[in-house]
Amino acid sequence: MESLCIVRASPCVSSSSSLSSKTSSLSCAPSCRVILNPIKKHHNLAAFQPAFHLFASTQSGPHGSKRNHTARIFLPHLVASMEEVEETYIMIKPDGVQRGLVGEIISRFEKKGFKLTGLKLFQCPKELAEEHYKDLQSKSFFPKLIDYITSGPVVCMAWEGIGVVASARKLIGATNPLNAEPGTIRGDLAVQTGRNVVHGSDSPENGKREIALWFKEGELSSWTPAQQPWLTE
Ligand code: IDP
Ligand code: MG
Repeated sequence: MESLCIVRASPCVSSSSSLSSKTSSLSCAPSCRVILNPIKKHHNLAAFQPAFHLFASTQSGPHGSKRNHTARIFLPHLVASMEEVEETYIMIKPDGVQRGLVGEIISRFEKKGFKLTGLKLFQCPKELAEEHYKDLQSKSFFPKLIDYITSGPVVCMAWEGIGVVASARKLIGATNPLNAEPGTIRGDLAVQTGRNVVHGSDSPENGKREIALWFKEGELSSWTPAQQPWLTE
């Protein structure tokens, strides 16, 4: 009997040949067999594969014999994984740079497992600071905020990952460092709202907007970290 198995890859993987071979198979039960189209060595990296990886072909016969036809099956959970990959703009503010916290702050995002796609030390011009914080233009602290952000170099970063926008905000902590939980960057490393060491985008849309604002074409890298198979299934 022919049956269909839509699986998340890891629990029931058995491969009739090595991952680097042309075809890898997933078997869940004797009567149920899914053949994944091979892409590259790490075929389970759903979020980073070309679209045709979202389909599996079934093949089954009485004794595992192959039939001439293969059915193409859509794997919706792989689409969900792709949709969750976001980008966020993280910036170490001038106080973070002056206080020697650059390595400490970068390492928190690295250790969490996000992917760094852009990084530079940069002296921010006033116009850019005003554009970045344009939503706060009417606030009384706006002029002081612009002076603060332009008072010395900042470290501009683009990070990518599943749910990275909200997760980065959690890692950063509340705007007022005295309200930020211990364990967060602001909770551990800062005491005042006006010197809260780091910025993080507040929505996926703003993540894209801010990355486009702070980085020029050619300054971002698209790459696949070697640790990816150990971070996402
Ligand atoms: P966020 O950085 O946590 O997203 P926002 O409300 O977007 O917080 O404010 C942007 C930045 O403006 C803050 O990180 C902080 O540097 C500054 N800021 C916000 N509120 C105040 C304030 O009441 N006094 C001084 N600076 C402020
Ligand atoms: Mg904000």
